[in-house]
Amino acid sequence: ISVKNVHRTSFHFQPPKYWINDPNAPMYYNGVYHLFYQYNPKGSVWGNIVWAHSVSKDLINWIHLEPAIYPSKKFDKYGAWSGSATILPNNKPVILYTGVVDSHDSQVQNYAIPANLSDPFLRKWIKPNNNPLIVPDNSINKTKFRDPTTAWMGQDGLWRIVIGSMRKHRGMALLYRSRDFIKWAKAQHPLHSSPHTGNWECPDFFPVSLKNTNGLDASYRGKNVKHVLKNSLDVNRFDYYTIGMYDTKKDRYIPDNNSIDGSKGLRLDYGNFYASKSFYDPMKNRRIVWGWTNESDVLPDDEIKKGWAGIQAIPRKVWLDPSGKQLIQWPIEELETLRKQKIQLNNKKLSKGEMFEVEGISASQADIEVSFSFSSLNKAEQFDPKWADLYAQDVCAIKGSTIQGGLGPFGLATVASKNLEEYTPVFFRVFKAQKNYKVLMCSDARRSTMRQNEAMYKPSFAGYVDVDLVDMKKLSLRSLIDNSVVESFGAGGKTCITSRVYPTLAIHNNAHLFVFNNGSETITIETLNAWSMDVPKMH
Ligand code: DQQ
Repeated sequence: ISVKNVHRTSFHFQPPKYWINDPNAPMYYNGVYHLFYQYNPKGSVWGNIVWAHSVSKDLINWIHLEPAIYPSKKFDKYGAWSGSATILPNNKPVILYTGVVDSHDSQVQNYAIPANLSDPFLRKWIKPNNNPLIVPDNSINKTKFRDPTTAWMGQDGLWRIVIGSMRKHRGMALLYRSRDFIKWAKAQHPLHSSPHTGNWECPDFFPVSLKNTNGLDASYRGKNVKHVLKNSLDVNRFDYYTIGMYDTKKDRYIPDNNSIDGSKGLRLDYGNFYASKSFYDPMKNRRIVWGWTNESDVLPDDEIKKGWAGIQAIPRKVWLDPSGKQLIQWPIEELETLRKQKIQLNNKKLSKGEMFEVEGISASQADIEVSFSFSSLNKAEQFDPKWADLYAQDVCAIKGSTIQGGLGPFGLATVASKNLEEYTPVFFRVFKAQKNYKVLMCSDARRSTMRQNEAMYKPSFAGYVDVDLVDMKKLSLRSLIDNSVVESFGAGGKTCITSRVYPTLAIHNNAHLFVFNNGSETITIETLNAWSMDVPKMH
C-alpha cells in the first residue's frame, strides 16, 4: 500500500486528490444533490481556493465535475471563499459567496447563477458583472466579513442573509435585507452577536420543528418552531450552536436561557468537524448538515506525501430533540445502502475487565450499532467538583478508558492493532454528581498511533450526553469507521464525536474491533449489529 492510500477513506466524501475544506452551498435541485467545497486544485495544503463541484442522486455516490467558481474577476481575484445556495421562486438557484479582493484578505459578497438551467448537473456558473453585491461599510472589519448564509424571506417579502463578522472580539452575524436579491442593505442590528467569542465563520441559521423530525425550509414561517444559530469559532475551530427564538418583528435572534454562546456552549460535534453547513432537502423533507473533517497529522509534509488532505463528514439528518434543548444528528439513511457483511450479537454480558473481539467484518471500514444496558447506577464514580469548569475533553484525558471505573468505562476499541499497541476507544463513563448523573462520552485518540511525532494531534475528544439513565438504564453507540476516521453518535445522535486517526499497524485487514468494559458494574450488550462497508462510486 502506498503512503498515499494507507489512510485514505473509502466511503467519506473526497475528491481524487489535493486539499479540501469547507462544504459550500449544499442543495437539492431537480433530482440532483449538489455539493460545492473549498478546494486547492494545485496541491494538498490550503491555497488557490476554488469552488469544486460534485453531484449525486443519493448523497453517497458522487460525480466530480469541473470547478463551478474560481477567482477571475476584480471582485474575487484573490479568492472564492465560502458561501451558500438559495433556491429562488420559479426554481432558480443562486449562490452567494465571499470574494477576496486584495492581498490583505479584504472581503466582499458576490453571487453566481447557473449558465444553463436545463443542464441537469448545472456545470457552468456565471458571475454577473454587477458583482460585488455587498461591500463592507466603515463599521465593518473588511478582513472579517464572510461566509453568507442561505437566504430566507420574511413576511414583508424581503430576503435576509447573515454574514459572519467580528468587532472588538464580539462575534456577530450581520444581517442584510433585499427585495430583489441584488440590492442589499445592512440592518441596524446584527441578527445576533456575543462578546469574547472571536470571529464567527460560516454562520448557519435555520428553523427546526418542535413537533417532529422533519426539516423546514429556511423561509418557513409557522408555529411550533424554534431556530438554530450555528457559528464556526475561529479561536478554537469548533462548530457551536444555540437554540432560541427568532423575533421576526425586531429581526433578532434570542438564544434560550439555557443555550449559551461561545466555547462553553453546545457543539455539533465534539471532535474534528468545522465550517459545517446545512440545507433543506425537499425530496425527503429533512434538513441535512455537512461538515469538514480536517487532517490531524498536522505537518504540511504529511499532506504533501499523501497528496490529499481533508474529507467531508458523512452527511447527517439534523432535527430538534423533543426536550427542545439540543439538536439530534444521525447519518443519512442512504448510508445504509453500503452495508454488506453483517454480524450480530445479542444479550452478551461483559463483566469487569472483560474485552472481546468483534470478528467477521472489516474493522477498518465498518458501521457498528450497539446498545448497552446495566441494572443499576449505584457504582457510578463520584464526579469531582473540580471538573465542573473543565471541558469534557479534559475529564476524558484524566480518566481515559483504562483506569478502572464503576459504571464504565465501556464501549468500543476501534481501529485497534491485534495486541492493542494502537486503538481509539469510543466509550462512556457515568459519574454521580451532586444533583444528577453525568454521562461522559469519549473518542480518545491518544493511543491511536505508534507514530512518534511531537506534532501529531491526538486529542481525547469528549462531550457529555444529556440522557436520563434513572428511567432507562441503557446507552447506545453508533460508530462509522473508515480507515483514518471514526465518527461516533452517542444516545441516538445526542452527542457526536469525530476523530481522525493514523495507525501504523491497524491498517486495512490488520485493523481490529473490540468491545470492552473496564468498570466494576457488569454491562450487557443487548444488541450489537456491525457491517462491513462497501465503497461508493466517486469519480
Ligand atoms: N474557510 C473559508 C472561509 C471560511 C473558512 C476559506 C472556514 O470563507 O471563513 O477557505 O474554514
